[in-house]
Amino acid sequence: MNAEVASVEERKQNLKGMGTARRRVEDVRFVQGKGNYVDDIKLPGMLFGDFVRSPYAHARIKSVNKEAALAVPGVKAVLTADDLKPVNLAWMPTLAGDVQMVLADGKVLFQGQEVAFVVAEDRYAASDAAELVEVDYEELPVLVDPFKAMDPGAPVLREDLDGKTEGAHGPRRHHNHIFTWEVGDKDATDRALSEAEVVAKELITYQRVHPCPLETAGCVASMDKVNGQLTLWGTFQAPHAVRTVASLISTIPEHKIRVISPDIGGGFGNKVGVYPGYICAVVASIVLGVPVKWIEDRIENLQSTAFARDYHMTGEISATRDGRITGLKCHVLADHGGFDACADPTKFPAGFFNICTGSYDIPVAHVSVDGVYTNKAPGGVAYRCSFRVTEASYFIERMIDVLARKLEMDPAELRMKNFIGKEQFPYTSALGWEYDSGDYHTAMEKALETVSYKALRDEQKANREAFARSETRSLMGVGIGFFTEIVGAGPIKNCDILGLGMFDSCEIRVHPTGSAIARLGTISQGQGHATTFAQILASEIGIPADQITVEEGDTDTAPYGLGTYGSRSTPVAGAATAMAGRKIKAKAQMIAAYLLEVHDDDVEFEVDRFVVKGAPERFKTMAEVAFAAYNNVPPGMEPGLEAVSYYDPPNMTYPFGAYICVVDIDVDTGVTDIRRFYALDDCGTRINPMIIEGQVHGGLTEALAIAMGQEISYDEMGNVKGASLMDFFLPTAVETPVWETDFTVTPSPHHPIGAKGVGESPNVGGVSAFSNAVNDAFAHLGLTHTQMPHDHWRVWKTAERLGVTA
Ligand code: PCD
Repeated sequence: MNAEVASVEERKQNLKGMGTARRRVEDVRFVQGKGNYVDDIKLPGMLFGDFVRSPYAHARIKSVNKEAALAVPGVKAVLTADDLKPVNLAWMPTLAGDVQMVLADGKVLFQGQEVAFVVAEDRYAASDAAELVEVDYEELPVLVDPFKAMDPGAPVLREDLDGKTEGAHGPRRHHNHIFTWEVGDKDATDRALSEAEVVAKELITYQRVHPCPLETAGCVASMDKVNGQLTLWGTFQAPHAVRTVASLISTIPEHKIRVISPDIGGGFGNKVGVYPGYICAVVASIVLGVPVKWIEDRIENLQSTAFARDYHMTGEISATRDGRITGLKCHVLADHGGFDACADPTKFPAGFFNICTGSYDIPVAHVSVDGVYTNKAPGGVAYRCSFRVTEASYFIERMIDVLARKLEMDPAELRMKNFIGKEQFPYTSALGWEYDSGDYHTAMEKALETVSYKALRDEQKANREAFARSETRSLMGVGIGFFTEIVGAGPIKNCDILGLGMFDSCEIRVHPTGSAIARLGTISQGQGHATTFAQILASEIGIPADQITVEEGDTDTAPYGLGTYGSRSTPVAGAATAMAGRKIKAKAQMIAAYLLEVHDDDVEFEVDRFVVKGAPERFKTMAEVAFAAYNNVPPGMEPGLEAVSYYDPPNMTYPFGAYICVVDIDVDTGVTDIRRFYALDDCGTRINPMIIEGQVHGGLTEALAIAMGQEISYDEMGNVKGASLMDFFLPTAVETPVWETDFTVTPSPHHPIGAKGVGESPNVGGVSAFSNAVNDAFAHLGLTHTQMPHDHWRVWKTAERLGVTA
């Protein structure tokens, strides 16, 4: 059937636009081994770099002897801080306004810190030679406990900051203090707490974890000295920002730098920051005049590239006896490691942690965050979370459960009672955010009904009675995680990174035969942008998604954008895509009207064509208009059909969801069986339901990992424990339960197509649902809170402490 006689419905289907479970176009190459990752890039004469890393967490470096390493066949250079100093690159700026050593300058501050960079003909020679670099260390006292960081006698970590009482985010009170960040009304909150009928208090720790993308971080730097052109391929989540930073610190003009993010095997925040490996590869390529590749191994990735969380949150929440929340207070001790390299928008040193009033109408609140230095790896990235939102969500969702226990109230009922009402949106929270839209009661009711919540609680009651009679050794727990995310950074007025406003962009070119290419400032790392952004355009401009190429990640061709993290692509670049599409449509409408010999206002858009109002048989398809754009445009109009949009969103978007987890815990082994996990997500208008489901599955699996096992911990010497996949929990299909997904749709009122982000939501909501379920299993025995991760050993220890083990 040809397009001329197809029905509106058939033509719509043909577009595979928004709302269609369109198959992922990128998978054709991924499943056939045709992906092109950084390590697939092989250039003539390319060398390989590898690091010498510190075995000590805190030590002075007395000398470095390169001789034996340089004698290894194939070794071309060994770089140390002294080699980087003449080009002013021994230290680099961090995203958080601090500075970080590229290669150890005088001392090391964490185990695994980069000390020297060995460049050789292949990675084996580089690795052999790295072992032969002799470094003379003098051990210094180690600081691993953030609670001791600001003790008067605590070791001085950052000698470079000696005497500095001002940091990037205000005054510093101690030599290991980075900043204090405060928000909210302290006096009113203290008053609410002191006057309250009930107050619950708890120290909630979100342990240090690490994103674990299948592909580790890496790059290939290639300096063409003849043309003065640097090309840098890398696993970058923000290629344009990398180009700007590279230009600023290398003084190579920005137009002479081309940054390319090829296929990326997962980002999860791990690939947002700038790492010493990138700088060393670039310097080595400039010095040696040939391309240099650097690729981390797994242990290096887990040990030294950016960590996440490590938040120690002391909360107080107050309520009336019948369960109306009256105030919330939180102090966070944030362990930032040896350098403050957090990846947050400039004005938010603790990210969007002040979303911690969650989904509840809390009249007053106050948050203060103290960042401190310790002898641990730097970082502070948003591991599947929009800038500390996971921490905030975990905090409030645990606090609500702790309060429910104290009130002897059902946690679902307490939530229902305090949710922000649908009619209160746009809602301004006590900590200053304006939530765009939400319908929490409906989502929660749907969730409770679907899992038969009441029946679950009855069953739990029976289980507890049976347990007391020693008829079972298993305890049942039900955990609720109701979250509100804040994604889509963000309005330029609030959000910038290193002064770069956080807009995003899309540029579209429609070709004469009616197909198109769209280029964006974001970069997919597995999310499926090539599939979904084409769907947005298909619906906007009436060209089938299959005829639209989506390209990202090459700074020479893509319009400037701030990249993909913080679930910002849909809220920001997705909006830019729709807006650019609308510019195309506006021009196309004028061309169509001209071809149809009617006034512009007398045609209307219908799926894939412009139709004369009141004369449905008279129309021009988008394909016809595209052709005309190149040979027959109205007099005075420029030919061609292209548009670009740089979109500065008026607000962020606030996706939300209701998650319920049911667990059965064997108290004698600590083994926790996830019996059921139900996840209802509301991300506004849904572009691709299948991709959304995949995103939710992936995010929940990462939430399971974090809640039930992941931790990067340190012994008192500062040795990293568990930085290999022998210990670091990466769930496989074996450990992963069946995920039940569901949704409601509450569009964003300010986003051109009403869409909110979704990629991070399942991690944000999932962690608290698991943790609440484990805590709930022991609630009747008097437990209010136990720290994550809830691995078998810790769960068993909890059971033992409560006196119920065999
Ligand atoms: N969507 C749809 N609809 C809606 C929304 C959304 O459809 N409404 C879809 C889109 O289009 C895409 C996805 O979904 O495709 C996602 O989105 P979003 O949410 O917007 O986001 P993005 O921006 O794109 O991305 C980001 C995210 C993040 S952030 C993370 S972590 C993760 C997630 O994403 N990562 C990853 N997911 C994923 N997946 C994969 N596969 N891989 C990866 O790596 Mo960060 O901050 O970085 O931490």
